Amino acid sequence: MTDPIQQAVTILKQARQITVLTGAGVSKESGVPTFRDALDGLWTRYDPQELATVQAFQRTPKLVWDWYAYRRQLMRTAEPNPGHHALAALERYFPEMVIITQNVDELHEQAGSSDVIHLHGNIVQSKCLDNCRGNPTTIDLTALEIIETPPRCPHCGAYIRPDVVWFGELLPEAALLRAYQISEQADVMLIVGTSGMVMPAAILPRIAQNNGAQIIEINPDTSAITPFARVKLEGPSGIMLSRLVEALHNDGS
Ligand code: BV8
Repeated sequence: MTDPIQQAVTILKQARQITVLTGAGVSKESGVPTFRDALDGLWTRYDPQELATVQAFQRTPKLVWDWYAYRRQLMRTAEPNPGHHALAALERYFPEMVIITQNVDELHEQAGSSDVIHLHGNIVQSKCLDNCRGNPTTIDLTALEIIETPPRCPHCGAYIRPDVVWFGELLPEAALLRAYQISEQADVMLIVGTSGMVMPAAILPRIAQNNGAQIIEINPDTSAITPFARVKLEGPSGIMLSRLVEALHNDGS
């Protein structure tokens, strides 16, 4: 039985264009809990899928704001892990490579990846709940004197919210369109650290495969992607991605 890393290297060596799709698992070794991990203590009793909605924010604005403030705090101290660095290094072999991420952190960019599409927004940014000056009306929190949480939009007085895509909300159109396009064009899709459950991101691997791409999955567990992965590298992405890039290097690619 050929070593799956070697199988993946053989596929990558023949690849013209690879597209990478990442989920919360790629940030786990940076200390950022995955979306379905129960955040510690205070937050274990809440279902993230319930909290990440406009309805939850309108019903309990302070609770939702505090949940994001807590997650922002976790992300503020997080550093890119070897998996992020390995993906950045992969660009040496595939200069056209694009990372499509479901993650709301900036760890791919911090590791040096140069072309990252954020499908679900960015937790570090904030915007007016009513987008009173256009979509999105981003707000620089550091320029505000915050006297209440959630803070109020300085233009219209509506609540300020995190600039992320909540369940039930549309994904940013340009990002999603580009993600569809490059998924169609890829001849290999490397899928790292996602349960493959959240739509429409979870459609991208199908689009890639329907257009002839081979799927390589990196995940310590099984996911909705596993059944149609050509190669499965079973383990944490920090280790498996580093091994994959090292094997590609040693193969003289
Ligand atoms: C929309 C931002 C139009 C907020 C997020 C079609 C069918 C069914 C349902 C729907 C559908 N279309 C739309 C829906 C509804 C919904 C949906 O998909 N529901 C699912 C859950 C059934 N989708 C939407 O609402 C989307 N909007 O489609 O608009 C519409 C609207 C209404 C109705 C119809 C159409 C908006 C989705 C975006 C939601 N926002 N994030 C925030 O972060 O607070 S998504 C959120 O969940 C995260 O960002 C993350 O991306 C996602 C969770 O997915 P993963 O990243 O995969 O994370 P997860 O924890 O699940 O898995 C982690 C994986 O890592 C695991 O596999 C684990 O094994 C692995 N792992 C663990 N350790 C490691 C590791 N891997 C590698 N290394 C390790 N060390």
